[in-house]
Amino acid sequence: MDKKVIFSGAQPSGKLTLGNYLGALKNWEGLQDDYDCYYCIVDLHAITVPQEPKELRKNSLEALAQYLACGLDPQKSTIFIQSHVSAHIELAWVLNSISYMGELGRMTQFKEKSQKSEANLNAALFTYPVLMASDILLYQTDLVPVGEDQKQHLELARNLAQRFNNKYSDTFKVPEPYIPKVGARIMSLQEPDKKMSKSDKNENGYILLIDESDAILRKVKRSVTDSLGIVKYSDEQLGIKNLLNIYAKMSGKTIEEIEKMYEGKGYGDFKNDTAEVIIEGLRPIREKYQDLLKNKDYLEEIYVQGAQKAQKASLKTLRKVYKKVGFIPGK
Ligand code: AQP
Repeated sequence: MDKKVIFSGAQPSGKLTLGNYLGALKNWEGLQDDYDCYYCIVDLHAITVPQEPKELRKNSLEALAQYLACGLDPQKSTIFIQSHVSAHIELAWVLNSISYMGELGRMTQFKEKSQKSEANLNAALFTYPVLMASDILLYQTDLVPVGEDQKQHLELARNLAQRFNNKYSDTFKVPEPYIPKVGARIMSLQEPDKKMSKSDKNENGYILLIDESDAILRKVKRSVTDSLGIVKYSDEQLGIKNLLNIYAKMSGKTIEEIEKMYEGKGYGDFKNDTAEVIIEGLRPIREKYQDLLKNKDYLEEIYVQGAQKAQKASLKTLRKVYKKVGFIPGK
């Protein structure tokens, strides 16, 4: 029987964070044997907020090296850069024609990001969820690993798939959310009520996948906690709760085990040890990443091959779509 298809991606809008790792990449790795996985570096999405071209190029290649360093395997999965597969944009255009202004205006992420900066109120930010729907529907995706923040966008992808199928006849698979067994929403180290984000202006808010040990230790030590002095998993102590989540995910220990270990101790030991499990957990990834970056030819080979595979699969869907909407097939 054919394996089910999974699609997911991360934006090269900065450097990947521990949040991206624990919320996405770490789970993606484990899915590769059981599913037909498409893992994309979504650079087209990244330009919905202003990017420095040189930085974007660098971040995209580095994201690829980090995908590989985290265990994504080009022999098992299709790993590619979104702008290399033009069908993403072509299908997005068709999907735009069946998307309503009203439904796009209701997207929470659009509301949040457009409010952040009026200067950034561009049309791409508005239609971004349609491009995301195109990413997913092009590969006849069965399952999309999504965090809470992306559920609304997946719902739109499902609606658009159904709308198109009803209007023109069955074409798209209607994707389902894939909820990982152990979910993780990693919060900012400086503002633990906000998610850890790679585009945070304050670099003490996030830990990068490729941060050196001393940077990790410094950031964890400086992380915002409280004055209660008890290592407890509680909504009254968001900073400590976040560190406990990170510690547990990185070490494999349960929250209860960790709470017990620090009974009667202050935050100093707890923070040092949390930093230590992060440092040790990320060390092999950073080392592999540094090795991979030395071999740009290899990275190029991976993204070229990935794009070829993705191109082939995506064109199958796009051709069907073009035919159904009434475009004359070209030669
Ligand atoms: N803090 C987080 N905790 C858990 N999961 C997270 N993800 C991102 N941050 C966290 C998950 O990582 C995947 C890729 O996300 P993305 O890079 O496409 O976009 P994002 O969610 O908008 O990530 P950032 O870091 O916040 O980017 P910017 O700052 O550019 O907006 C997704 O599966 C996401 O859920």
